Amino acid sequence: MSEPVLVTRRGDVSEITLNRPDKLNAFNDDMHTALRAAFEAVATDGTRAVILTGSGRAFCAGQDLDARDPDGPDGVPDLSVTLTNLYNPLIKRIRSLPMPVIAAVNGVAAGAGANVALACDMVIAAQSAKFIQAFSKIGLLPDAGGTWSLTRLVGPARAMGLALTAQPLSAQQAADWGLIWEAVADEDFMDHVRGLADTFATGPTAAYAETKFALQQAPMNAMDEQLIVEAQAQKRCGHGPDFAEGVRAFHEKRAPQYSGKAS
Ligand code: LHQ
Repeated sequence: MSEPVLVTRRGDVSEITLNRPDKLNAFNDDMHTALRAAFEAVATDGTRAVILTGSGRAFCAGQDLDARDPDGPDGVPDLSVTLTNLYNPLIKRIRSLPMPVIAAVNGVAAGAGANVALACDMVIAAQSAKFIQAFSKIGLLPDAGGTWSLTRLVGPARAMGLALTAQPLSAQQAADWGLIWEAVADEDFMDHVRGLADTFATGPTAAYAETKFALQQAPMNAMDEQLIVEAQAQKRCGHGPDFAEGVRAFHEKRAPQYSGKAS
């Protein structure tokens, strides 16, 4: 049996590939375990940018419905256990990683698959990809952070429409609505994503982490609170080697050589 998650390393970029193509990379427990291990590894192995993508024609079709079948041998499942033990820690792990995580949405992203992508720091989709909040089709509500992400990214009206209708949203429409960063022609897609990841991997990683965490806090904070968050984070960046290098490189009119380190 092939591995449910593949991890490859190119320089300081780790590429994590969901690998159950026959099931459109739907999540079963083994894939959750492998994905969790992959994200734990990149947190400490010197990785400075992560790409999350899918193998075959899909990014991810969400929960493997064969593994959570009310008519299956285990009877009616308690879905809160799946969310609490598997999806919620996954979403939190992605958001707490101290480097940029790019979701490279190569094909359809449905249900929790779409919302795992939206938990990443930047979402880039192939032009042929689609985002589907498929939950209402099977009598559920958006999970894996979907209710939180959708309202913040596209606003309550569009979030509600996507969630209630479960209509597929094209990559271009997703970009036009601000759900994702950009839609890229299929033939250029992975080269484009890898180019961006390579740029991040030579960038000021600690400052990227501060940026990510400050932006995550912004929607919950009043302006006065967020000004304090910024000042504290900027203090840490200001004491780091990459700020010194960035300013030195500016004065010397050369490209900076960032270590990515916080101190
Ligand atoms: C699948 C799946 C799949 C199994 C395609 N499972 N096999 C969290 C907590 C706990 C439980 C509940 O849920 C959640 C969160 C969720 O994610 S709920 C939402 C779950 N996902 C869905 O409802 C999406 C189901 N899939 C689809 O609607 C379609 O497959 C999409 C629109 C993604 C793609 O459509 P097509 O391109 O037409 O492909 P297909 O439907 O023909 O699928 C290809 C194969 O993949 C097929 O198997 P087969 O043996 O017939 O070739 C599907 O059965 C299988 N597959 N999604 N989630």
